[in-house]
Amino acid sequence: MGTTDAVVSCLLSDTMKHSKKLIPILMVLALLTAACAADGDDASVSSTTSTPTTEASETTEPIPTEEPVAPGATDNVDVRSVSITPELTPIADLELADPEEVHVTYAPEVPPTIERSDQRIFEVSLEIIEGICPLDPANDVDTEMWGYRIAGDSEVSCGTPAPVFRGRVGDVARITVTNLATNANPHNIDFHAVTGQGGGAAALTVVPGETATIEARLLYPGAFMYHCAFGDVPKHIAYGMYGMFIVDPEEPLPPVDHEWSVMQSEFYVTEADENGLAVYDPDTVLEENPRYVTFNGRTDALTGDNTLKMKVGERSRIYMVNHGLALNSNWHPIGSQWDVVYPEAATHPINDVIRGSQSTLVVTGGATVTELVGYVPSTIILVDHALGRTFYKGAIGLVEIEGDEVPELFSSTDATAGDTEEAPAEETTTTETETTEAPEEASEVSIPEGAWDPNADFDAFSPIDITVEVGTTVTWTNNDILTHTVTSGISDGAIGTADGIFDSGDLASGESFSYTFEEEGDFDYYCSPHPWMIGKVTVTG
Ligand SMILES: [Cu+2]
Repeated sequence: MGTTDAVVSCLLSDTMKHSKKLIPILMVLALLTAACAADGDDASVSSTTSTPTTEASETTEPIPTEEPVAPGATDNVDVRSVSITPELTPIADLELADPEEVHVTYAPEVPPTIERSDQRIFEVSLEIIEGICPLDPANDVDTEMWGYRIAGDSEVSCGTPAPVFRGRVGDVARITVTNLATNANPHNIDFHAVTGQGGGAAALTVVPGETATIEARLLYPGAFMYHCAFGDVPKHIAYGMYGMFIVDPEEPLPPVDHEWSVMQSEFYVTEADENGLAVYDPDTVLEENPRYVTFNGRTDALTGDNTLKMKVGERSRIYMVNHGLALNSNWHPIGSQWDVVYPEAATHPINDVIRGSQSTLVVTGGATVTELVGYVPSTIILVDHALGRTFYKGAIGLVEIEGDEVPELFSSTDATAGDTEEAPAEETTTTETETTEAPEEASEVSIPEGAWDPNADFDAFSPIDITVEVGTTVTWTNNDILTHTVTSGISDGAIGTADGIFDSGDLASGESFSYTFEEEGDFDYYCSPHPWMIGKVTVTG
């Protein structure tokens, strides 16, 4: 190995094979050669138990040497100079965590808060899996994904996103990774929560059929990314090799009604072929132009049946990691605010939180913790407010808040076209249970579930074009989860221009709107909040 190879091996993984394009960047890292040389050669790809991080120091004396800061005791303390790592119990004195304690789940679930007050050793085992997985189910698009599952969980065939870990600061995590023999590639894991060579990547590098283990002390609370850091690292992350590690502070965060995990990431793939398979496209990695941006690894992970649910009056906490590769996230709840933000997911109590934020920045390789209060019944839309990523690339999540209306906070009246006169007699907004005057003549148009999705491959009004005779009453029913309108006029797909002939106003899920056509002609219409939803009624004599 050359000098730069040795440095990279030391920094990330002793078996990584990098591309020549990386070399100029890595020259900078050569400065670190000396620091790495001391311990860079003894990592092994065979089954390995790494050196616990505390043994890297010359002593097993607890660190830090400075007085730890008690939660809330930060007045008159220079926060820039005190240690915020916990006083560590020596490993020899640590007990194993109770086997009932849960340390790993799948997103959007998170393991329960670690409530105990002592440090423990806990164990988590993962398996690496490779295979074809759904990416954009609404359009029948699949791609090859690599990822991780809880060891032995053979029902899970797609490992993106990887499981959500949870421990308590000061704990020792004993993490075992097995690369299934049926896989084709070497892999490993770099845990951002781990203090040690490459976040554990060197020691955890495994070729198919191998298993390796590390023990690592959790020094800082927060929510941390973990990801494969083998070889062409961007490629392994882009294939879906990422997960989240929540480390609870010594004093747990205040209890909430729900905790969820959301992971933003990018898929750099070609357009799907005729079989619906999109394949990795490294050119778009260099251009930083992903075809898909997703929450939890696919376009529908937090919509439809996967919509998150809470009630009016409840509080939810979302641990959010942005895995990138390239795009910083502008994390925003449409229809609400972040009541609490723990910036950068740095949940140590010495840090200040932000209260009442509309959007918070989440850098790639970083995270945040945000809290949402259920004030009024509504569907909150979780987005990256660089909204092209939501509307055209898949980054969307829904939080349905159920409960009674709270008019002190929000109320509305139906929109009327043109001026404030009452709606024409033949125009009525009804609930689904009511029927129209002349059902034998009525034509039915459905707004199907998922109609809000500009990428959906079905018509947002179904049927999209109808022909009826003069005098026919047409009824539109909203079967989608979001509110839509039936607004007459022309839309170019981005901007609609109402002509005032008919307008349903807001049609909540389950509501219907009817209009009787008394004149011949072509009547275009669209949905006002979603102007890519376009339909047409042709009325004949
Ligand atoms: Cu990998």
